[in-house]
Amino acid sequence: MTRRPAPETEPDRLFAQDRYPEDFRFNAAVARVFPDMIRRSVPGYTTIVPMIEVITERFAQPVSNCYDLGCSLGAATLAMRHGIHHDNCTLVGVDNSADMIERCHHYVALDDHPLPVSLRCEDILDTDLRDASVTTLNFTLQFVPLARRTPLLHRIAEATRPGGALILSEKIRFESEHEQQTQTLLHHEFKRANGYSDLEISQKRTALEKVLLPETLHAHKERLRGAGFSEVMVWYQCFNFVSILAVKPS
Ligand code: GEK
Repeated sequence: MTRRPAPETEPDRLFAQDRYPEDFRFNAAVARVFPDMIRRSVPGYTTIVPMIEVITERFAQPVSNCYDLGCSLGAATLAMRHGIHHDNCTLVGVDNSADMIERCHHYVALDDHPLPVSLRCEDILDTDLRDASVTTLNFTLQFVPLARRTPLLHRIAEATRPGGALILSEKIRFESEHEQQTQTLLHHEFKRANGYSDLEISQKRTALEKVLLPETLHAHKERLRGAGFSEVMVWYQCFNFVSILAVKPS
């Protein structure tokens, strides 16, 4: 497994100002602070990204395509790049935020691995997917409108070769109200321990309310099975954040 230093980044103070004005968007201000924001906000992110390299190494097939859908600045894309040991694979990162893709080009160029990376500034709902061996949705599906999620996962499954895999990381919600409260509280403690104030935590929560829609683990697993993935397993969980490995039958 390759150890790569986290990118240098501005600290995230976006929600420190009183009255953050709007719903959350992946604009230039967010792209500028993104590595710091996601590392301090998503429990397990710094473990999940290097494990995406390990999982990719296991499932990448020769002469196939590997996709990172919702690639942001390319952290998971680069993890996949280092996990692919076939020089005839194609690696594609897709994000519909031009601000993210512009910076992603920069981080890809700084990385020393020889496998070419093709970046598309496109909606993952429309992007062409075919002949895939590994696809990653690392905290992206949660931003896709609920009604569009099932068709997208069916399209990914159809584009996946036998024995290929999807890595799906998501913020989840819990069926039990009590567990939902406890896990949310622990997530907020994690953010506090990472230097976010109560104001920052509550303003970001409000800004995300209409754009990040978590579902239960059960709903994710059922949807993945319904789409055609036979083996569906949680390989990582920290509080209300999980990563699932879904494998297509060989
Ligand atoms: C990482 N995977 O660092 N089409 C394309 N991109 C989209 C869409 C869509 N419909 N919806 C959202 N995005 C990354 C982190 S961040 C997760 C992913 C987070 C993009 C959006 O522009 C953003 O860059 C990314 O999905 C979600 O491993 O911020 O919690």
